[in-house]
Amino acid sequence: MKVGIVGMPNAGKSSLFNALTKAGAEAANYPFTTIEPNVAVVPVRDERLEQVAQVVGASEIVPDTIAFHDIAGLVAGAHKGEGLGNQFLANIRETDAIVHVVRTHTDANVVHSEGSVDPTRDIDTIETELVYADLEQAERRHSRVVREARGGDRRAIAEERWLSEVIAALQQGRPARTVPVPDDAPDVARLLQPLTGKPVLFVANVDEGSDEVPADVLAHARTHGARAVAVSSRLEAELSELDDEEAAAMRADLGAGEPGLERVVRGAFELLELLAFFTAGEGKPAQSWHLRRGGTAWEAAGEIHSDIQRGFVRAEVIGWEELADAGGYSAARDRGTLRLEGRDYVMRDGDVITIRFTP
Ligand SMILES: Nc1nc2c(ncn2[C@@H]2O[C@H](COP(=O)(O)OP(=O)(O)OP(=O)(O)O)[C@@H](O)[C@H]2O)c(=O)[nH]1
Ligand SMILES: [Mg+2]
Repeated sequence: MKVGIVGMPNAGKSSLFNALTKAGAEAANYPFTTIEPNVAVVPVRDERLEQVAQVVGASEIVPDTIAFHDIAGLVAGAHKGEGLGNQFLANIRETDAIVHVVRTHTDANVVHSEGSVDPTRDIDTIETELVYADLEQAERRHSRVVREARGGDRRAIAEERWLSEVIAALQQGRPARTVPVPDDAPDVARLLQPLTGKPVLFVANVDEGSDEVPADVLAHARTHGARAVAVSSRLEAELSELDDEEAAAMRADLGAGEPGLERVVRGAFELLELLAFFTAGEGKPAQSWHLRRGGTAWEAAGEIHSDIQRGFVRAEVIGWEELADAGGYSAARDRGTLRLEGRDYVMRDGDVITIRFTP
């Protein structure tokens, strides 16, 4: 899963990114990889996975990850070439979701490019720039598809119609996600990858010691079908320099609750409506994976490996709690809590699955 971080210059994007990077680097057993300097791969910690690993005697724990992409800040007029941000938007077209960092902290030592702290104005600015960036992209694709559509290609005709609607919506300042994807051309959104088609998590970069998303940001998120969490980017970046114990003590001193980064990671997962499932075996790695809610065992197999999906025969499934209760697979089998399921089985959050497949 990939997430792109957007926001105004100085909003606190890189501070958040640095905090995420360090958190990723320090997580036990996770080989931190820097793909690019501006991509942080962050493990998704899950206590259930740790318990599963213990009962089955797994060799190691391999948590699923999220990749965060940090790009330069966007300013008003970015689509006309103002600032640096626009050229980097292409880097986040392939992400699954957007984290929109908005400054709400009032530290006078941090310069604001607009001269004052005004979260809703800043959100509008960024959303406008994303709309313009999509408009440019949609128009470019439209001029290509229109030719194929004239040739009578049915798929192109459906895409052309959809693109026209998307362009009209964007011209009115509405996000691409407000235009439904046609049944006869389900892949149009994947071809365009509109930024305004992605789910959004607002991260309010709050004053240190505050834990609440300011009311105006929360209201904006609610009316736009988005989520919002509060984080102090700078505090998190500073805490990430300390070891776990020191950081926890500091956090308690400051009255800061749950680590802001966990809020961001969980917020991103809730945004995408994913469920977690696990694979684990004795002497083998215990791994966590994610799948959209309502996904089947066959789709779960596809998350693990395309070969496993192709050769899918059946799945042995058990809820993580039942497995922990039984104390292992063979006891669970004796109890009858380990079930055999077919490819259409609808996965549940916390399922532990072993897929039998023909190579
Ligand atoms: N007081 C305070 N300062 C912060 C906070 N987050 C970031 N800053 C400061 O704001 C400045 C800019 O932070 P960055 O994280 O670099 O901002 P950015 O969004 O990456 O900026 P660009 O890359 O220029 O778009 C730095 O001096 C940070 O220390 C915060 O939560 N509180
Ligand atoms: Mg930055």
